[in-house]
Amino acid sequence: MPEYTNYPALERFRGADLSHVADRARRTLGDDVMILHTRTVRDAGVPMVEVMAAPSTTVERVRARLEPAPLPRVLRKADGRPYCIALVGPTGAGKTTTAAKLAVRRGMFGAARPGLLTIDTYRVGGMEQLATYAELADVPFEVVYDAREVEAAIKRLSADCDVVIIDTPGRSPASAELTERWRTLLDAIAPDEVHLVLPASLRADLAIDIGRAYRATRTHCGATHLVLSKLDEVPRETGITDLALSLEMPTRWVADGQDVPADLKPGVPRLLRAWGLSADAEPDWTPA
Ligand SMILES: Nc1nc2c(ncn2[C@@H]2O[C@H](COP(=O)(O)OP(=O)(O)OP(=O)(O)O)[C@@H](O)[C@H]2O)c(=O)[nH]1
Ligand SMILES: [Mg+2]
Repeated sequence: MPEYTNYPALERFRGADLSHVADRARRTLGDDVMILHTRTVRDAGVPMVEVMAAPSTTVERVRARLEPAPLPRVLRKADGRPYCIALVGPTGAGKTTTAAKLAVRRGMFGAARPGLLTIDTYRVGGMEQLATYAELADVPFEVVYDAREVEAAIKRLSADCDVVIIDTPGRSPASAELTERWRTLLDAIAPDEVHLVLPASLRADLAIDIGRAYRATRTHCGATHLVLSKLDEVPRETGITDLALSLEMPTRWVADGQDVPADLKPGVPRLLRAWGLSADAEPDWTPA
C-alpha cells in the first residue's frame, strides 16, 4: 500500500436499493456503521446504489487525527508576551494571504487583539503586501530583519496585541543559506504554533515529503499544524481529507479562496464534510 493511503479507509458497498446496501454495510462493519457518501452508479449498464461507509469508531479516529488542541482561553502569556502563531511553507502556498486573513478578521481570536510580524524581507513586495492589509485593518505590524531585533519587536507588539501572526518567506530547496537565515529568525521568535501552509492540490507524495522536511528539524521550530490552502482549486474538494490525514498534523484552519479575510474556514468541519460526513455540516463561522 502506498504510504499516503495509510489512514482509516472507507468501505464501498453496492446493491439494487439503499436499504439492502445499508443492511449489508451494517452486517459487515457493525451496528454503529456510518453511511458517508451515497450515489447512483451504473454497473454494466444496470443502475445501482453505492454507499461509502465506515464504523463510527473510524470516524472518531479521523476526527481525532485532524482536531487540534484548542487555543488557550487566555492567549497572552503570564509574562505579558503575546501568543505567537507562525506560518511556514513552500513559495506561493498562501502564507501571506492566510496571515492577513487571520489578523484582519474581526473577532478571529475572540476579544484577543491580533498583530502581524513578518520576517519575509527577501521577496520583493512581500512585506508591502502584508503592510497594506495591516494598515487597512489598523493592526499593529512589525518587520524583523535580524535575530537581535526580535525581542524589541515582540515587546512593541505586546503593548497592543495578545496574539501575533508571523509571516515567513517561501522556502526553496535550492536556497539552503536563505532558509537557514529565516529559520534562525523564527527560532529567535520561538512561536507557540507553527502552521505549515500547503495547497490542497499538491500531489500527496510531494506533500508528505514537504511535511516531513518542515516538521523534522532538530535545531529549528518544526511545523505543529497544517493549513490546507486553495481548496477552491480542487474540484469538489476530492481527496483533501486524505491529504490532511496523510500529513498527520492537526488542522485548525483551511483556506478556500483569495478573499481577505472571508476565505478562511475552520478546518475539521470542512475536512469531515469533504470526507463525506454530511451530517456534520459546516457550522456558521465561529472564530477560534
Ligand atoms: N485560489 C486561491 N488562491 C489563494 C489562496 N490563498 C492564497 N492564494 C493566492 O495564491 C497566491 C500566493 O499567495 P501568497 O499569500 O502571496 O503566498 P505565499 O506563500 O506568501 O508566497 P511567498 O511569500 O512568495 O512564498 C496569491 O495570488 C494569493 O491570492 C486560496 O485559498 N485560494
Ligand atoms: Mg508571502
